[in-house]
Amino acid sequence: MSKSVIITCAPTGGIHTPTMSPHLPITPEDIADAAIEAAQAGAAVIHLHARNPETGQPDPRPELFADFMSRISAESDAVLNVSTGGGLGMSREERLRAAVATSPEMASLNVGSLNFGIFPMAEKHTQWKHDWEPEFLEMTRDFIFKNTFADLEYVVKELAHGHGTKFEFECYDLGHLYNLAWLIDQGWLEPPFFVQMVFGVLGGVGADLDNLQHLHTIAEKLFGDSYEWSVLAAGRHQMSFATQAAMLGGNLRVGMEDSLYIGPGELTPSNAAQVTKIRGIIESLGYTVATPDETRQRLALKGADRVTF
Ligand code: KMH
Ligand code: ZN
Repeated sequence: MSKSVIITCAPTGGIHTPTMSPHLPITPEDIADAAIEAAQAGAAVIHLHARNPETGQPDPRPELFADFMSRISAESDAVLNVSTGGGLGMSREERLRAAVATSPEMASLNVGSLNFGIFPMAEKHTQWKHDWEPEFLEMTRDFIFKNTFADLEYVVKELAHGHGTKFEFECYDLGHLYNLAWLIDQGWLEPPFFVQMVFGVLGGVGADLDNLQHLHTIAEKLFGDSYEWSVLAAGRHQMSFATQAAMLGGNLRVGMEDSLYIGPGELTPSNAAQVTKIRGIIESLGYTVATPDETRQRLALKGADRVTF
């Protein structure tokens, strides 16, 4: 029997802006509702970012995270995963504040620096809800998403050693798998390692199935039995790459952080709609969906009783 599939849902992120979709969760209440519905639809892990409730800008304030995290955990047993990617342009300290304050079961860790170009998204719009949106997108034409070896060491020591938090290792290119192998070689991390392969970011590896096959092959060689892997693809490749990951024995991530659409040209009305869609696809192919508790066991998480929000 094949393993069940861990569905992660990333309900809002720090990439898309309010003008792009009226359904993008913004306030702590919106984010909590979106996460709870996604968990009810079958997401075992919720990957979280916060936004300024008035402007929708990515916001590092721990009190915003604590607000929606306590609401979500009151209504669901999903694993909560706090982003340390934050919003493009935040400092390393800002990016870590929420995870340090909430001591979550999981946090993201971006395992390499890269160009992270979201400026092409500005071409679709001429009118904006907020002035910051076009400036933020355009800024990424000359932006490096910095995740140096020193940054990786800092995050691992703060969160893994300080809080027992396990990581969603975000790998945007082949070299990032080797950066992770280096990190593991330092002896700072305990298996199993949860590798999130990211396709289709401008600056990272493209959404081509040959790339997925190759990254998977190399990850198998580097991490063998000591890892679980998952796939997310940005934009229109989201569902096809998620399906392919399940078919190759992996896990998957959906959510409005990665795509605002549910089908060609059709904005998704919610995060739960994306979870429901991918769940239907993979169940119809004969796979089952992992519960939060199965996920905790497979990823050796510390447990929802050892968090501080
Ligand atoms: N927006 C994704 C491509 C993070 O939060 O650490 C990357 C991401 C980064 O999820
Ligand atoms: Zn994220």
